[in-house]
Amino acid sequence: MAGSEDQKFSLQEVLDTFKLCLSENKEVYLEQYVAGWRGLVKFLNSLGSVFGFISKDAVSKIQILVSYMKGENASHYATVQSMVKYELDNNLVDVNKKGSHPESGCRTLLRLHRALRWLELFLDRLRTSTEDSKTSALCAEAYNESLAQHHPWMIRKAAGMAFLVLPGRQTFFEVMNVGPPEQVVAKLGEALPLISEVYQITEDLYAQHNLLDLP
Ligand code: 1Q0
Repeated sequence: MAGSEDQKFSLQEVLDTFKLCLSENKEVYLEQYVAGWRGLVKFLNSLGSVFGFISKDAVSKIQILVSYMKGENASHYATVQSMVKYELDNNLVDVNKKGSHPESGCRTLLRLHRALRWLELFLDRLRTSTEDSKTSALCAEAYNESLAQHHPWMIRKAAGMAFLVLPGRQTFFEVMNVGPPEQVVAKLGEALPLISEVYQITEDLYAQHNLLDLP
């Protein structure tokens, strides 16, 4: 059950923030990226406390990024591109193993970036699903293809158990607050290319700088 109005999830709102993520020259604005995740966390929270361990981790990563965005070097944390450049130029990233910068912006964002791939796969499965599709199966497939590869056994196990209590497709679509199922499917079709583009730009940037395996 959604709480007060400002806690209510709307797919449109998340869609809007991902739309605003990209600058004219295709840089990814951190503020909008983080806002997109905040919207998704709202959704996750509305699903119940079983998902608390996931939302807690997402919130703590969001908070780390926000503290950089509001900190004394805020100007370097306007876009993912400027953050990567600033942190690498100033040796602020633990590249091979954890050291003096265990919570760099780069490694923190990488965790959300990997989760964005899960989201892309999951939403695409939802979009093309049929009335009798099981959200838990769609979610698990998307997870196994993406995030799971970066998670240890314990977390994979806990995630797998949480997926089992996901609400059914119809409830899922209702919580998105978009309207009837056809409209949800259309909205997902609109959202996916945007999410994919943000994902791909970040992926290319990280690959170019050898940052895809940051500890
Ligand atoms: C709808 C069901 C949501 C299922 C979310 C799938 C992701 C499962 C991830 C399990 C993460 C467990 C917590 C701990 C993980 C960390 O160890 C890990 C690595 O960080 P670190 O510091 O230990 O190296 N953290 C992560 O991998 C980040 C995980 C962030 C997950 C954020 C998920 C936010 C979910 C939003 C719900 C979206 C619903 C989509 C439908 C809405 C339509 C727009």
